[in-house]
Amino acid sequence: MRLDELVITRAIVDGYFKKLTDNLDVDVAVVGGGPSGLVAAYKLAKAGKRVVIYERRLSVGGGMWGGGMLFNEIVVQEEARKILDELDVRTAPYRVAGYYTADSVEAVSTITSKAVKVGAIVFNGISVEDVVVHEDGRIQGLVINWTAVEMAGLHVDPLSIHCKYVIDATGHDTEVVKVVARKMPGKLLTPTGNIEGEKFMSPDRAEKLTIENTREVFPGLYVAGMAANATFGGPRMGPIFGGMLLSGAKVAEEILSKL
Ligand code: 48F
Repeated sequence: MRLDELVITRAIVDGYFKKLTDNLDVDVAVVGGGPSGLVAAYKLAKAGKRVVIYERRLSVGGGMWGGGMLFNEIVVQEEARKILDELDVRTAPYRVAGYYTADSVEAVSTITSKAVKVGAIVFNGISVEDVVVHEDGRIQGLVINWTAVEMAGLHVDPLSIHCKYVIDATGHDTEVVKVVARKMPGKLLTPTGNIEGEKFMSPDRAEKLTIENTREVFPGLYVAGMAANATFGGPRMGPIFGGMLLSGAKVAEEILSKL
């Protein structure tokens, strides 16, 4: 078989644009493919919902690849281990009861594979830079652009997509919420109406609060993972990932109850 470069090009372009046009109007758009966003996408897609993840970088996985300080093991607590079991990520009990470890590369790759296999669509190399809000004051979609355009600082207009719900799973930077807070000051469903800001590291409190803070922060916009704590003023937790997984599961459950 003689390989034809034009057929290769057409295959890529046709495949990509089919994926793009088939997913311009979805149930849920997840911003950020870190652990919380991946678990949320998996649960929602598994329940039959149309889900896309927009991930700024080339690779999904966010802060999970590097475990703690580049030691590529993650730690999870008992409650979260069940999610890793469900996703076929192997865990090992640590010698202190209730703590488990897993290989972070296995965790990211397996969770990603599961999410994609149940139907979540990942668009990598795309950054979310704004939200679509119509007269009813509810988020209706996202404004997206190539990360390469963002990095090059080029003056190129973005495109828009529609969705019923957005999940801000952008981690410490809580980027989608930041846009809403800037354009509609005082309108967030937080105690001050604005972003409360992340507090000092405290794993025990942070892990519990991550779950509590996983909720709707503006009509149509939910926060999950570290973005939940950054938005609602919870502490950071450092390299324990159970809260991220549980937060992803919770946000999926909450949105499913509304869809
Ligand atoms: O930071 P990240 O892993 O978020 P997470 O799910 O997990 C946090 C933990 O990794 C760790 C922690 C707990 O142990 O504190 O930090 O809350 O993943 C966030 C992803 O969002 C992408 C970013 O590249 C990363 O992969 N991201 C951030 N902003 C945007 C974005 C944006 N505007 N558009 C698209 N993707």
